[in-house]
Amino acid sequence: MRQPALTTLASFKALESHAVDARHWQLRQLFAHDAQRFPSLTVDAAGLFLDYSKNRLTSTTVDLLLDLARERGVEARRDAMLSGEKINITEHRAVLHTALRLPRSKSLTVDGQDIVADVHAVLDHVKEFTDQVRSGAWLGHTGKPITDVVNVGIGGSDLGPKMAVLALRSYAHPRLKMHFVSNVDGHDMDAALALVDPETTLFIIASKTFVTAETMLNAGTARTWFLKTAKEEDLARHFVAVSTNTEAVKAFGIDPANMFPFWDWVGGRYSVWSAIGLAVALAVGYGYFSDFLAGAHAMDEHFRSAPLQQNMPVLLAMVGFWNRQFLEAGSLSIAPYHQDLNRFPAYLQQLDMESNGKRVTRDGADVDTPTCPVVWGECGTNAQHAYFQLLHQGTDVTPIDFIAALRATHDLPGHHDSLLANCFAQSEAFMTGKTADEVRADLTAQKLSADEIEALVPHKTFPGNRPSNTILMDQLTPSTLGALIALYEHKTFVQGVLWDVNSFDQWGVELGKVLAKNIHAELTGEVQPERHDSSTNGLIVMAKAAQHI
Ligand code: G6Q
Repeated sequence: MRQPALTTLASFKALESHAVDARHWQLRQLFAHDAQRFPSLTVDAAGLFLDYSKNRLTSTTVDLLLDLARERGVEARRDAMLSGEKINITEHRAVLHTALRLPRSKSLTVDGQDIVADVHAVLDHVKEFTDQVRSGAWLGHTGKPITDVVNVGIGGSDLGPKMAVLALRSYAHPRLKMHFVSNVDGHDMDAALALVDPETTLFIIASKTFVTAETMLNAGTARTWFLKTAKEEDLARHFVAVSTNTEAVKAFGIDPANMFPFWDWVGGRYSVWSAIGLAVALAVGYGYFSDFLAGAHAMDEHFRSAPLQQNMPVLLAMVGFWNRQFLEAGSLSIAPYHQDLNRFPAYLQQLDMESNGKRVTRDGADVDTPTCPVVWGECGTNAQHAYFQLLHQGTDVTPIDFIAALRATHDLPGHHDSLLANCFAQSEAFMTGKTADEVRADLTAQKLSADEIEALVPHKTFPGNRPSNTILMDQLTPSTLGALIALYEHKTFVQGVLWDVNSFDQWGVELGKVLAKNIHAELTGEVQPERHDSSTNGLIVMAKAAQHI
């Protein structure tokens, strides 16, 4: 059934009139007038705590937002996804990354097949293989244990494992060094190969389709490099594949016994839970990898069963929607106050922007509201010394998600309190700002002259009233990391339902791929570059001249 346009819904109209009043709200006043604001606008789930009280909204706003979620059918669409309906309508696929973290005792039948049994058969293989590599029982072709693992993949086959391996650094095996090569730029592979020894290196070729140009070129380069000092029959000890494409894996020369399959119902950017997470399981061991899956499953269960008022992913999505729609916030900044989460903003960029960076509804009509904001960010406190200036005093309002762990996973004294102090101080400063009178009082106390004070006041005034969420966990563990990723996955899903887009395709990635193929033929001299605009032709000519083609 065709969905009505979002702006025509009664609950949307109610929010629109509510937003007219909300435009004048000041966060400072909202806090001053409601002593219960913190307990009423915070929620716990799956080891995470979300404080969304520093957003320009009240409990009434939340009620209205949840009315919209209900009217838009978020609950029914959630249940459709979790039960394996083919909700990825442009690719005719189910969307079941949640099935990858179901316990062995569960079952879920898709197209007549119990996919939980399939998932656990692959997990058993992952356990067996990672146990062997980690224990040193898996030997390279000259009889030495593996010391380095190079994951070769791109996009969803790179960002998730790379982010998670970094995030779980404290749990990693002391012997295994992990490397990630994604870019078609040979400098990426060159830098990795400079660090490893072919006798003790394991390459994971991670590609759902096993046809992705970058990964295939990098995999071929790795194989050629390896075969300089080894024989074809040695490949089996050093190359494994993670893919849905058995034929292509075989054609590449990887023994199907060393292939870890997954399924078309796992989207690339949702695949870290599948065998695409092999690098994570190698780094932290199968036990912690299971905890990672269990943490995500706990968030899935919460998302599936918690009432909307206490449903963390739904609330995070609705607050984000409010900021995007009614504060016209065109971007969302992610600020992990945890150095080990330093690839998390990049991971979320793909998750959110590739999923909801869409402009038509599932029916192909134009979406009648803005969709996904630009997602970006860096770890605090580094970000404070770089671009927080704009967030505090620039002309745009940018909502921020602060993410922190209450306890560190290191034991270096003096650091963690300082880190948390900065995190909390920033969210407070964004919220309160600093009024002209407060600045005047400060400068007067510093005994500046009246003229100097008035000249400085506009520069030192902070508007404040800038929204943020704070997400806390006790410690960054495999389980809390799993829950955190699943939280954002479901948030993305809910927003996709509101905008009525297909969050699970990515046709926008395709055009560039086709054009790059054409230009590649021109750069290598196979075809004359005549078919482009003068700029593109000019650039091609320059590159050919520099390389004497
Ligand atoms: C993710 C996208 C994309 C994909 C890469 C790699 O959702 O589909 O980032 O993961 O293009 O694809 P392969 O795993 O097939 O090489």
